[in-house]
Amino acid sequence: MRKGWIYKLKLLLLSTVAITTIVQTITHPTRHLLLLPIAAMATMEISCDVDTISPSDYPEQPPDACPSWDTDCDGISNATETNDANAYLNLDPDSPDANPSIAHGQPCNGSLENGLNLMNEGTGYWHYNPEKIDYDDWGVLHLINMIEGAGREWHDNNWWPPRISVGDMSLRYGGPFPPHGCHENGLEVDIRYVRNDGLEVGLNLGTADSIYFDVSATVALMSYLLDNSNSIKIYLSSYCRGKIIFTAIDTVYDTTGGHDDHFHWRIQDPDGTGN
Ligand SMILES: [Ca+2]
Ligand SMILES: [Ca+2]
Ligand SMILES: [Ca+2]
Ligand SMILES: [Ca+2]
Ligand SMILES: [Zn+2]
Repeated sequence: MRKGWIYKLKLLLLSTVAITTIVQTITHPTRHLLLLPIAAMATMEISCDVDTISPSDYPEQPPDACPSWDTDCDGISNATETNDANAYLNLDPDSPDANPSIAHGQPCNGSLENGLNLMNEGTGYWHYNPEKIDYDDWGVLHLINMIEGAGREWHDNNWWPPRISVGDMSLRYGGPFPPHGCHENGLEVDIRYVRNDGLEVGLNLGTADSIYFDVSATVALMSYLLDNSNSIKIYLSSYCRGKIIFTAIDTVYDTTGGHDDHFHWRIQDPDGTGN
């Protein structure tokens, strides 16, 4: 019995060494010549050797390992990392950064810490408030990523023109943002309904201009927003009742006219609601 147990243990060690060697050979081609003879001796020292590999030994990332829009794979786009408005965060597009943004409090009573600014225009979208450049377009990383991700899908699926028209998000530090009741902690964005004439101008569903409303394009846009986020609530014009129906997120069909020229989109607080 005891012999069998030792045999199994040896076998286990040898297997571990063999697997380690194979992994090393693949990930560290310059080291495999050194590791092969050590592997033949089958001692426990191998695992110590593996544990002490320093980060400087890591191979360079293959050029196609990261998406072209996030070349360091840290989940923050190159556009966001190089946006001048975000310089205060010292993000480096060539090395991984942690998500700095925190949503405090609630959307209608909260604040935004280390908010990220949306690039004024990017693939598939633009920020349509020229008088509010880098003033009203701050949010948590998840909100920025949702807009950029939806923009890429919008572009890649040839829905443009028009581009996605992005309006108010939050102020730099969040907090009250009149005339909005909410938009306080970087979790919300206003977006125009899509027009069917390709024009990048406003569209008010409470007027005769509603003939320019492209329902299917607007639904596609919303599906891309959903694809790229954890979203929880949307405010729509009551004109959309029966035309746009969500099954997964809380929907408000606003009868006051307050959402006739844009819809209001809210994501889940990515860092939790207890802070
Ligand atoms: Ca990045
Ligand atoms: Ca980075
Ligand atoms: Ca939070
Ligand atoms: Ca901006
Ligand atoms: Zn809003």
